Amino acid sequence: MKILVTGFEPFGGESVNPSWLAVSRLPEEVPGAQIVKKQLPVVWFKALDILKDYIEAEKPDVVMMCGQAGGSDAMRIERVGINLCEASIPDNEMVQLFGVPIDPEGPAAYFSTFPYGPMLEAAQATGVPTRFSYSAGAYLCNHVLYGCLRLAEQQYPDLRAGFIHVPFLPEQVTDKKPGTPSMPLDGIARVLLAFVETIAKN
Ligand code: PCA
Repeated sequence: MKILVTGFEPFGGESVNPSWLAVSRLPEEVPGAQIVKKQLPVVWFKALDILKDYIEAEKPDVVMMCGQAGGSDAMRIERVGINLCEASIPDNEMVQLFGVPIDPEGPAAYFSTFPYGPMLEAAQATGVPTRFSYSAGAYLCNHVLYGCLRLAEQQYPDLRAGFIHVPFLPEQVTDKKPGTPSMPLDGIARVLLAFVETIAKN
């Protein structure tokens, strides 16, 4: 099995993106699966085009996309991607979108096709707070999730895909509102490893 794992570049004034830092810590393989790690830009449509190129080149069996969800207090297994580009901040090329469909011909939403039950169990066994989430927002993380699930439906019927949102790192919240939640990189990386191990077994 081959698992393509992606993280995003920093955005929104941050100097790091914990999703990419944690993804880059994953090993090259786990029992039963080879891991291919790639970084995506926080740029509308470009991120999805680049992801599509990686899928075409690597022919993965599973795509596990990861991104930062600032303010979240837990690792989040996203269950749904929606056909919408809408955000209160611009992307890294200063483009701001509102009410734009990802694919005007596509359905309103897709469910993730991950083995989410075993993944949640494996994550909770690590002791790191992890839960399901029913909205990945409408920014770039949702964009690649929806876009990848749409691509799978149209061109790669056996491809399974889903999205993981990770909290800020402790060093990212020192300049933020007191009480803003964060999670050490070790914890984030431990859960991502548990996820790929679980995907490889399911
Ligand atoms: N998080 C953003 C986009 C890139 C990232 O890491 C999001 O939640 O959409």
